[in-house]
Order: sequence, then structure tokens, then C-alpha cells
Amino acid sequence: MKKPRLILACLLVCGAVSAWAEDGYRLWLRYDRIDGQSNRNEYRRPTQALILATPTGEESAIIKSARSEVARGLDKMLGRKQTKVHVVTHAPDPALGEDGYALENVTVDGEAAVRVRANSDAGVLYGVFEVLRRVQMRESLEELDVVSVPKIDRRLLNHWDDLNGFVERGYAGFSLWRWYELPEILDPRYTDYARAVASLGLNGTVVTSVNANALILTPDYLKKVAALADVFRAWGIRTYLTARYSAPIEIGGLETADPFDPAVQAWWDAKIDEIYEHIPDFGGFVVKANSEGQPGPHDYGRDHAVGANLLAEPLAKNGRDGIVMWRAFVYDFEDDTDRVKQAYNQFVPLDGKFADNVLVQIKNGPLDFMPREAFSPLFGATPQTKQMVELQITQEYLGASLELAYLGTMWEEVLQQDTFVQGEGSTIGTITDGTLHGHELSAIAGVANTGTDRNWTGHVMAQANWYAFGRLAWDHELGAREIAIEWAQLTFDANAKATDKIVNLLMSSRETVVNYSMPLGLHHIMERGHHYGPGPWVEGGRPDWTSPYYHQADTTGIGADRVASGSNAIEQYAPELQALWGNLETVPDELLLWFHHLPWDYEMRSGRTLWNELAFRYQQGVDEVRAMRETWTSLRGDIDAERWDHVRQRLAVQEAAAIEWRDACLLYFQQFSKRPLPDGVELPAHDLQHYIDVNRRYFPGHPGDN
Ligand code: BDP
Repeated sequence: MKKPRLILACLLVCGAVSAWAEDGYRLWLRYDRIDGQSNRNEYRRPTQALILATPTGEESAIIKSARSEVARGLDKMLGRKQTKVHVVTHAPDPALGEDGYALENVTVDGEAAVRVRANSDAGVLYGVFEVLRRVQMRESLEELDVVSVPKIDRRLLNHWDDLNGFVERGYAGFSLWRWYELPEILDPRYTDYARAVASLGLNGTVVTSVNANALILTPDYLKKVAALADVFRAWGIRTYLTARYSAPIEIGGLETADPFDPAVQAWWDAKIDEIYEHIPDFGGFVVKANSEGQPGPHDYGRDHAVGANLLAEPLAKNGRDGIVMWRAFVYDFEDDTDRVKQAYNQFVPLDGKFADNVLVQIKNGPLDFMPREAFSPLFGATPQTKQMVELQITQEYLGASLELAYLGTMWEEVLQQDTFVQGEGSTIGTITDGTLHGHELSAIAGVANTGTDRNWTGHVMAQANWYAFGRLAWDHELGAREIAIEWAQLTFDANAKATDKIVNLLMSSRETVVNYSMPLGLHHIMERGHHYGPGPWVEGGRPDWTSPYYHQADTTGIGADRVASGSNAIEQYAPELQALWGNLETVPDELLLWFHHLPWDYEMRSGRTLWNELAFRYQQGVDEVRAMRETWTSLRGDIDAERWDHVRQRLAVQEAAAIEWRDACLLYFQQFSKRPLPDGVELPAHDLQHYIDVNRRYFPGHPGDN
């Protein structure tokens, strides 16, 4: 009688396990057992022991994390009880910098071992993660000759998480931080989050939104932050906060937040001391000031440098190394200058005025994380000021977590973009890593796409964006394709042909989104508020929050005139780029309507008229999504059914979205072009009003009405 019950119990348990098994929770840290005895042996031998070598040789919390990851990863993959891990002292090696590591084959007591050598415990942890990655990818651990040193010091995620649990522009559930439970209750997920972050070599996290709430700086909340920071610290991750500029008024009881007011200065000084009491390795602040209604120094007639330095000084007090990341995402309603020129205009005159521990944090484009923008001309324009790039991992304008858009390709384009500010090779990567202008301190930020969804990012394929950001933060010269290959191998562990298909799908996906939403340099023509789906008709309210402000479509043509005949925003770029982009012969199609307003019959390189080309690009976007769906269908059986179906459903949504974009935009622009759709472009199923009437009240991630 006992047996059937046992079998039943097993069926239930096993069933439950498999129902959860492939829900994406494990991200790229799957650590499945490596099949095949011979294969396993290849890794067994060199990893008979792991030697963790640091200058102190201490058993710190981070070293304990590294040990736990070896047990969780290596032992599981190799089906081994316990890998021997020895922690030893080793002379510091200047070639490894603060966080870098070397992987070497050594022999200990006649046995082969892998030595992970670093100047810090965090470096060792990163090295251990690389060993694990190599085993997961079935790469050899013999003849190791690896030295890997991050190019950027502070590699940060920026969470746009509100204290009420809502994630601004987050499409993967709610905030991971359960403020009401903290500090007493620690969700085990905090540790899994930290493991994932550390596995990429990221070393900092800003846990609150740029649209900051001063409450986070009150004593109760600081205790909560400290509890999170304690978890993160064991994984080499420092905690940062956003600072609301008016906090001295809101929680300090002062009348003003004027940076020149001694009481305000004293308040921040004491507040920052208090933060360090709770979080001894506090990383510093991100500040959004005088932007989109946020308070800031302009409220008192002071500039951004004065504003930033107010916080920077106490952060650097008593040998602390806290920093201020002052955002350059500023534009003013009162200012009728082309919005894309405003940040440059505000920041260039301040060059040299920022304190040493201030970095100006600049979005890749001068507008706002569009599917494609020309880069922000502020990069490299203030050589005496440290600059860092802010990338957006969450897909605010690229289909949220409903659509597949691998951003590695976009970020490769951005980081390798030449600004020419110091001649050829003045890339945004080298500005961000500090080498171009000889700055010691460097940082990079990515707006996180994580939330409480079991798979962390809403769309399983959006995990690739978290992964790619982390890898590029470590080394901005890595290629988008090599990162995609790594991620696909680690995440799906499929055969080579299937992996190839997944990689190709990722690699073309961003351009596909550009094609069906904002081709040829169009921008900011999305729906208002939630920013999902088409909205070229959006009007009313402040002009720089409308679509016609950017597409400028009328009966004469379409496109933003940013050359001398128009706003002349192009003059903010180096002469090389002015020549390239200002000239219709040489400007790439991708940026055509970003810089030029052109007649509908303008003849494109393809030989088509501009109108026909526009229609053709929208159609191409739809066709490409259809091809993505076919590819995905062909992957059935090559990857697990759960994640296959998860992506399958979302690709169907993506096709419908692409069709909606195409039809809505073409019908809208056709009012001005007054030309028929060319052959090969499908006719819309509805009239324009139908698309205008679509109202997605239920769309998440919507903070207000911009
Ligand atoms: C825009 C978002 C908005 C953010 C803002 C920012 O729509 O939610 O608050 O950027 O970066 O992209 O401050």
C-alpha cells in the first residue's frame, strides 16, 4: 500500500518542480550538471582545488560568498561533493588594479588547481564567476592565461524604484525592495539579486528612483537601506541613493534648500555623516535636479556645479570616497531652444567648476533613450569635468517587456561612437572610462529592468540586456555579438545551431524595433504617458512633450531641421561630424530625419522617394518580426518548452505591435504626404481614428503624464 502513495507524492513533487524549473529565475547562473563523464573530467582535473589569492588572505564575507558560489556552481556542475578552496596571501599586483583578476593553472601538492589572483576580495569573486562561466560554457580551463581588469571603476545599476513598491518604467512586476518588511526581514531574493549583479562584475546599485523621495533619508528608512547594503556588501556591491534636493525642507524642517545657506550646508553635512554611520561603505548620490519638475539649485539662482558640490564635499569628508552623479538630463519648459541642445548649453559653461568627486551622468542621446538617437554632444565637451554614460536597460521606448529588443547592439554603437573631440578615437567609451581626458575616477550607469517577476525582467530575452550592460560596464570594448553568444549559451544551453539562431535573433532585433517604430531618424512619436505604442499625433501641453515638435511633418515634408536652416543643434558636434551629418550626401539614413527636414519626394539612396522609403521601412519592420517568429517556431524542442512558449507568446504580441506602429504612423503621415502607399506595403486594416482611440490605461510603469 505504501508504494503507490510514494509514487504519487513523487509525481506531485516532481511535477511541482518541473513547473518551476524553467521559469527563468536562474538567469545565466543555471549551473546544470554537465553531462557525460569525459566532458566532466575535463573540468574536474584543473579544478581539483581553487586557490583564492589576495594580499590579505583573509576569510572575508566576500570570500565566503565566493565559496558559496563554488559549492552552488562548480560542485553542482561537476557532480562533486566539495571542491577544495584555499585562501592564500599573495603580493599585490599593480597590473590587476582594484577589481581585476588573473586566472592561472597551478599545482598544489601534486594536484592541478586553478588560482584566482586579485588585489581585492571582490576581484577574487569576479574571477570565481569567470571560472564558473567558463565551465558553464564548456570552455577549457587548461593553460589558463587570463588577466581581466575592468576599465571603469564604478559600475552601477540605477533602480527607478519608488518607496511604494512601484517601478517607474519597470515592466517586470514591482520593486524588489520590500521596504515595509525591512530591516528585520530579508527576502532571500536580495542575495540572488546580488549574486547576479556580482556575476557580471557590477559593483554598485542605486536603490531608489531619480525622481527621488526625501523619506529615504529619514532614520527609519536608512536602517532599511543599511540592511540591504549589508546583504549587497558580501557580494562586493556598494549601495547608493538618490538625493532629493529639497530634502532639507521636506524632512529637515528648514525654510530653504539654497546651497549657499549655511544651515542647508550643515544639514547635508550631518545627514551624510548619519548615512555613513548606517552604511560605512556608502557609495554616494545620483541627483536629478531642475529637470521635469524636480527641485534643484536653479530654484535659488545657483548653477548645477554649486548644486552638486554642496553634496560632494561632505561625501569626501574624513577620507570617504562617496561620489555625486549629477544627471545632465535637463531641459527647461521656459526655454524654447531645441530640447536636444539644452543640456549642452547648461553644462558646457560649468566645465572645471565641479568638485573632484562629481561625475556628470549623461544619457546616451540628447533627448531620451529613443530607439535611435544621435549621441549627446555633451560627451567630451567638458574636458575638465568627469563624465559618465547612463544607458537604459529597461525598454521604455523599445517595446517594454512585451517585445524582444537586444540592446547590446545599441550600446556597442554608443560606446564605440567617435565624438572626435580630441581627434579620431575619442569614443564615448574612452570618455566614460576617464582615459580620454585623464580622469582617475570613472563610472557607468544602467537603468535596471528588474522586478518581482519570477524571471526578473518580464521577458526572458530581456535578461540579455541586464547581462549585456554588466559585461559592457566591465569592458566597453566587448562586442555585442560575443556577449549575445555568451548569454545565449549560458541561458539556454542549446545545441550550436539553435544557439546561433538565438544569437542572430538578438543581433537584429533592435534594428527591427527601429524599423517598425521610428525609422530613418524619427524620434519621440510614441504614445503619451506610458510611452508604449505609436502616438505621432500626440499634441497639447508643453510643446517638447508632443510628437509634432520632433517629426515636424507637414505638406512640405518631414523631419527635424537641426542644421543651419533650423535649430542648428548640429553645431554642438565636432566639425568632422557636422560635415558628415550636415551633408545630405553623407548623412546615414539612420539619422536622416534626426537632422534634416526633407520633402516627401526627396530621392533616397535606394532610389525610392522619402515617402516610399518610410513606408518600406515600416513594412520591413513587420516582415522582420514575422521572420523572428518563424525562427522561434523552428527552435521548438531545442530549448525547454516553458521558455520557448513564453517567448513565442510575446513574439505574437510583437508582430501585432509592429503592425499597429506601421499602420498608425503611415496613416498619420499620409495626411501630409498625400501619397499612396507603395506596392509591397500592406494596407492598414483600420482608419487613423481607430489607432488614435487605442487607450492602454492598464499599461504599467507610468509615473505621470509626460
Ligand atoms: C524619461 C522617463 C521618466 C524619467 C526620466 C528621467 O520617461 O520616467 O523620470 O526619463 O530619466 O525617460 O529622469
